[in-house]
Order: sequence, then structure tokens, then C-alpha cells
Amino acid sequence: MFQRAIVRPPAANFAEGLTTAHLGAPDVPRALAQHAAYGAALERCGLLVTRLSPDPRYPDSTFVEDTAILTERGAVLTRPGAPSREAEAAAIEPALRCFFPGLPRIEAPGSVDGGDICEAGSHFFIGISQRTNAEGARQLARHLSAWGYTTSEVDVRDVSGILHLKSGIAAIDGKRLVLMEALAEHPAFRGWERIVVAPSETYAANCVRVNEALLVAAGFPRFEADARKLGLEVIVLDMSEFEKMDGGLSCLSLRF
Ligand code: CIR
Repeated sequence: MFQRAIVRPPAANFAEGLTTAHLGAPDVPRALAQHAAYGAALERCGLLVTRLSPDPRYPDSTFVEDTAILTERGAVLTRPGAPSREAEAAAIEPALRCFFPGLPRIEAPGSVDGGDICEAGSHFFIGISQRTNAEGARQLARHLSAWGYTTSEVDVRDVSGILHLKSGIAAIDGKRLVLMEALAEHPAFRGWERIVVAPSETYAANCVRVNEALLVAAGFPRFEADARKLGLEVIVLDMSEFEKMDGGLSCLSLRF
């Protein structure tokens, strides 16, 4: 069960962030409205939501998920892999220290983006991507193993159309995974119950289980129908302005 979340609304210069999406520039007022609805959805799931101030020093800083890995047994501050985002970890550190006094960090030359880390029960899938490198994965695995978690790596560098591992997968719980089609047969997921997302709906694979609810992106009817069979409350959220900046539902919060 999650009790809290940390979010950071987008700053006025959100459109200056990194993107490969070619979907046009985000509309900031609209992004703020979508972000507010997202925060309200987390509250509806029972979470106490901390809203940090927008931080125009880092246009991508609304994607707080990338800055830390939070678990029930401890937390790790990441070292985001994009140079323009590296300092976001230090910027969020004070907000995390209140809850996680022991907060080891990923050290250079390691890099980790939280979007590459998928917690599924007591197992963590660690994506190797353009942002998370082998050294970062090794450091993170060491921390997680010390806390009694198991880990495995999934190299997504050759999977087209995804920035992070979690752009293509999500865990419903410790048995069930949502997977984009290109990852459905990956050996790392053998033995897991798999809900496969149609290629036309890949963006929907980044859904978020929050207590008894599942947050899903609006506009993906096939996945939404599958989600409604899972026995969870399905909360549908418009993510259009964040999708333009390569962001998904999970990126917008740190949940713990
Ligand atoms: C970036 O390229 O870093 C941001 N524009 C998007 C980050 C999305 N984060 C995530 O999927 N965890």
C-alpha cells in the first residue's frame, strides 16, 4: 500500500525539455490542468500528495520518478542519465530526506533513470537504456539485494519507440505484468502472467497501480477494456501534454 506521493507541476518552460515524440509543443496551461487531475487521482487513491514548486531550472523536472527509487525497505537517489537532468536528483533530495534519512545515491559513472526501474512484488526489473547504464544498474542492484529484493536486467536499447523500460511495461502486482508487444516474449518475463498491449496502444503500457486502483492514459480503448477486467478501480487520465515530452503516468510521481 502506498501512503504518499511527491509530484512537481511543470514549469512555464516545460516545452524546453527533452523529447523525441514529434507531437508538437505542449500547452503549459493544459499540462498544468492534467497535472492537477493526476494529483487529485492520487488523492482519490488515498495518498497524501506533496506538491513541490515548479522548477524552471530543469524543464523536465515534472518527471520526478526519474530522480529516485523508493521502496518499503529503503530508497536510492538516482543519477539521471541525460546531462540536462542530472542535477534534478540533488534538487529533490531535501524533500526525500524527510522520509528516507538514509539515502544512498548512484555514483558516477553510473546513471539510472527511475523510469527504467519496475518494481513487481519483491522483484525489480532494471532496464538498461540510453539513460540507465550497466554501472548504474549494478550499483542499484547492490542496494536492492542488500534489502532482500531480487533483480534482473532488461536491455531495451534496441526496442524502438520507448525511452525507458517502463515506457513499455508496468507491474500490476508480484504476478501480473502489462507488456508492450515488443517485450511480451522477452525471456526476462517468462513465468509472469502477461497482459499484452496492442502495438497501436503502446503508450498505454505505462499504467500505474496505486493501491486498489489502476491509473491508465486516456485514448486507448482496447487496453482500457482489458484493465477493467483486473478487479481494480480504473482511473482514466488525459496525458496528451506529457506524452508530447516523452512522459507517461508513472513519471509524474514518486510513490511510497
Ligand atoms: C526526458 O526525456 O527525460 C523527459 N522528457 C521524459 C521523462 C519521462 N520519464 C519517465 O518515463 N520516467
